[in-house]
Amino acid sequence: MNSLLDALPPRIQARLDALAAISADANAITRLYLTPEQARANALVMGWMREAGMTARVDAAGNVIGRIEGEIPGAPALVIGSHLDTVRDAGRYDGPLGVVVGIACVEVLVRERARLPFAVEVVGFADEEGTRFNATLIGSRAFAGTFDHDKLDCQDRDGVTIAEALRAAGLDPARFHEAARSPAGIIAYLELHIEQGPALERADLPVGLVTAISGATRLAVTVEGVAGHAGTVAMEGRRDALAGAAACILAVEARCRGEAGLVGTVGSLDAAPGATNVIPGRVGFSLDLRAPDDAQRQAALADIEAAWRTIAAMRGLGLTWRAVHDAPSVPCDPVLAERIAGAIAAEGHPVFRLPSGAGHDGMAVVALAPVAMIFVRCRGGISHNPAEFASLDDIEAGTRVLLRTLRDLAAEGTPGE
Ligand code: HGY
Ligand code: MN
Ligand code: MN
Repeated sequence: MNSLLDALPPRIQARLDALAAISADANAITRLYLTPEQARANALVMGWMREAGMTARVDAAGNVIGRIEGEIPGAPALVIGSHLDTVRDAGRYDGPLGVVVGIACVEVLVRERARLPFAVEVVGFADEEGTRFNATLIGSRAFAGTFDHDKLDCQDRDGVTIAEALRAAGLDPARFHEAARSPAGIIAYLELHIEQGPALERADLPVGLVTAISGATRLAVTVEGVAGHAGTVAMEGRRDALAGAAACILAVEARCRGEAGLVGTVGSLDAAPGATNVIPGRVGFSLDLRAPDDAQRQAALADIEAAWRTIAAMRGLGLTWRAVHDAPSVPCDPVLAERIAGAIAAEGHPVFRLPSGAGHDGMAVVALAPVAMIFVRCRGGISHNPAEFASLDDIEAGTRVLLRTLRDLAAEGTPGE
């Protein structure tokens, strides 16, 4: 069996590279929800799932799901996986690593005819990033049955709604709810993911055990000023929406700096009318605010909003915002975490526990079942960037930890029973 395990890392890398080549942009990795690229990625992944001995399907929300039965057909499933969508100009590991490694682990279990008291499913969630429709965790929320169907009207940059995109992808928005799984059918969810931060590299460790997934608030903010001629309107009395937005953005940075674990980011901004010689009359920008502790995040949000109101009043601007995402921090299940800790130690590594500053599908799947995560070191902690990199040795270490965890859970019977 070792020969199969030894062959896994290069096959995993080849599959990550094959997925990275499926992109809307010839010079970058960009694979968004319900796009032709996503359909091609799903088809490729389903082929790998079937090669590994799984049945494979795409659910009503566009998630790709592979399954092997345990000794009792139809038994509840232990779910492993991650997401197949990406941010724009992404790295090749964020998301796909967890899906490809999950398939590899199932292939080993099938080859060794492991006796499984539960089914095992590998899921490639269709939208974790929220890049296209600014509504994150769509795939895993559909899977968990917690997606707000009113959000099917969310539009992308071109005004296409999720419902329209579902139809264009051959899916029926009226059946979107059919993606929802029953808690009775899911035992637990395990996700392997790159850390997307520097902690494991600083500790010089290949793998880590996630303690919790940080909560996050995302806002869509609109600043209303008065457009005007750049050459004739005096500086005094201008109602410059972009200058006002800049003051708001610096207020976010000032509030979040210096407080451990608290991070605030303005990642996108649109200024209208967007002409050099016109004072911007209207600006839209995003806020992404996170902290390991929900009270900490809420306190920061309240302070930021108070600062924005003061800025708007001083500058005579209109300022409105709406929450497009608000998710509490999710603790990883202690029982599952201890199983992973045992696997990490058995594989010869110190057990390094750390929170996840990044969001993950487990924040949605926790509505169905306990969740736990394994982190793999990534170079420089870089992610959401084409320079994202995880070494084959570290990928192998993570794969062996996940496989050992699955074997240990199988050996002890259905977790939590
Ligand atoms: O934004 C996040 O934390 C994740 O990468 N979607
Ligand atoms: Mn990401
Ligand atoms: Mn991710």
